[in-house]
Amino acid sequence: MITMNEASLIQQIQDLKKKYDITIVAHFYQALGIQKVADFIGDSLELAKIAKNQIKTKYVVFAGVKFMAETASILNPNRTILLPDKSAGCPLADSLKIEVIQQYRQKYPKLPLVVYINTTAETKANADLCCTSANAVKMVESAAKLWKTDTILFGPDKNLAEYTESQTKIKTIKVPGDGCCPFHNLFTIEDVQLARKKHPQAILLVHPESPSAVAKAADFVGSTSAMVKYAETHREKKEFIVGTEIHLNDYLQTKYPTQKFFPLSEKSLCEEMQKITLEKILNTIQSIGTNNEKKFEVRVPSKIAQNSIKSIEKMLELSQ
Ligand code: CIZ
Repeated sequence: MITMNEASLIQQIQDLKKKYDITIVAHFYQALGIQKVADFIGDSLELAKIAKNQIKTKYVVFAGVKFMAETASILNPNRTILLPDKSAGCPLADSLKIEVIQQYRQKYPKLPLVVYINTTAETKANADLCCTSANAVKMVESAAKLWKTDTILFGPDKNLAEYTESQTKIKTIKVPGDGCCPFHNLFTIEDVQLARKKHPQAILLVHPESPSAVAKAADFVGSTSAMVKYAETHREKKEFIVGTEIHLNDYLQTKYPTQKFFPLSEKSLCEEMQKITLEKILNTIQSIGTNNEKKFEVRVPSKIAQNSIKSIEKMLELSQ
């Protein structure tokens, strides 16, 4: 539901968009009002690729969290990426420290390190290969093949690592060992039982950042973009329980109004994503060309950008 205040902000943003050389991109986990002003909505990789290949404007207002804006900036050094709240971070990304990577590298010098896209640019600069939840299985297999090994280093999400193990014959050494997304990790088997009882006909879609017991109980495990694709290609299925951040449900419900989408649990709310608001987007646009613009700009130091682009480009090349 859009409130009157939100409707007025949406109108103001739409009016301003015509005057500025900007594109607004929003992650699937953004609130419905933000989805309404976005020119593109997607997962972090889709948005970074869109920013690289489809956007022609000088400015990109990124409604998401910092690592996503960093990835967009690394892939698009000629565009100005603006993040409406630079404190919007990712506890999972922040959990993997460079000193920890160095310790594992010393202990396992021959093993490749695959890192999740939910990492800082500096972490990506110290990795061999990057992956998203949409291509993690493929990237783990590619790393094992390229490095001729049946064991790899994987960080920081232990649940995603376990999911790739369940789909491949490759063992993962988890770096740092206990990394997880705080809200996906909250899902429990009790949530599954309760949701199944409430919606016995529904298909259960679960994100691979969820605990492995929950993933095992699902009908389908996949990234946000894979869940959207699943709903698109299973139009005959009328009800879905969605095990990821609750705002993906808004996107799905708007796009597929004849199907019904229920959250696996109301507690799966990413507070960092929700730091981005319509007011902050409006402020960001109004800052363009003023002294305040720099307050919103995300630019990765060139040395880190040069090193991190290798693991990102390698992923793009291998995921084609
Ligand atoms: O890569 C992304 O956008 C994240 C964080 C999750 C997903 O499944 O899309």
